[in-house]
Amino acid sequence: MSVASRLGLFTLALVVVFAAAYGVGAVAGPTPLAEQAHDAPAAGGHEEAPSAPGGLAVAADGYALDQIAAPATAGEAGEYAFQIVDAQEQAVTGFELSHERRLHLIVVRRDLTGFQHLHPRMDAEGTWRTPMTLPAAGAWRVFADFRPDGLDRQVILGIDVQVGGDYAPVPLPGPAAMTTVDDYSVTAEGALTAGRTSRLTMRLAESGTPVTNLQPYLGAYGHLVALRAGDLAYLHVHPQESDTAGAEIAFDVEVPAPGSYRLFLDFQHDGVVRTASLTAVA
Ligand SMILES: [Cu+2]
Repeated sequence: MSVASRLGLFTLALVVVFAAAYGVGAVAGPTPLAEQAHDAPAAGGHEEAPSAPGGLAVAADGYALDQIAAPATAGEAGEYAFQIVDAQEQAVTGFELSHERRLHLIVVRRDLTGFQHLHPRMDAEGTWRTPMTLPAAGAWRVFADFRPDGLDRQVILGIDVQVGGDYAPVPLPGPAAMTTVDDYSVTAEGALTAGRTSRLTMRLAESGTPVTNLQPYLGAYGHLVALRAGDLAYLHVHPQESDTAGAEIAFDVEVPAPGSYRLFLDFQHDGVVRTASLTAVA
């Protein structure tokens, strides 16, 4: 739903609530009227709930992802090229730095396998390009995560890329507090709670020995992407400053609703960036 139509519905809901409150007040006196009119927006979660997830639309907030080229053959080295265009269909060229980059490109197959985190380069005309290989057939989701100059928030647009061939979807792994990548184990502490911001703390060990010298990656000790299973909604995640530098990574994750979420953690150790993934349920 667009912001405009969402606001429209919200206004409509308020009108209905005020009308209903007036009717009640006429019978029961002024107190219920005031309470109902005041409580209605909060009961709908308008003020306390996290902001809506991004990535569900190819156009949002006055910007659109205009895809120019995408890999079409599984396993073949290709290129992904696109522009971010404004409401006048002009390519946007001014972007703010966010996590040390002007644009983050996240790629994952719709069964939440094959995660990639890429940083395309933009030319003077506003065309972004990056080498890309999609290793297997299926529908892949590409997310562009960016902040145009002058905007006070990130915009996340999503688009599908179809790769032909035999598609063998992988079932979502069950929820787990621990996962591994190469010789590393990653343990997540904290629970996702629907309707609010949840703190998650990740601790790493290499071959059983706790890692205490993580290296900064994209301006933090880790970069977390959280996608909702079912629709691949892209959640807002904020890395937290850590008191124990390089030993753990904490994030605040805005969880809009109950469901299963796939978490992808990029971290850097000994000069290598790795991605660990696990499923969490809110
Ligand atoms: Cu990035």
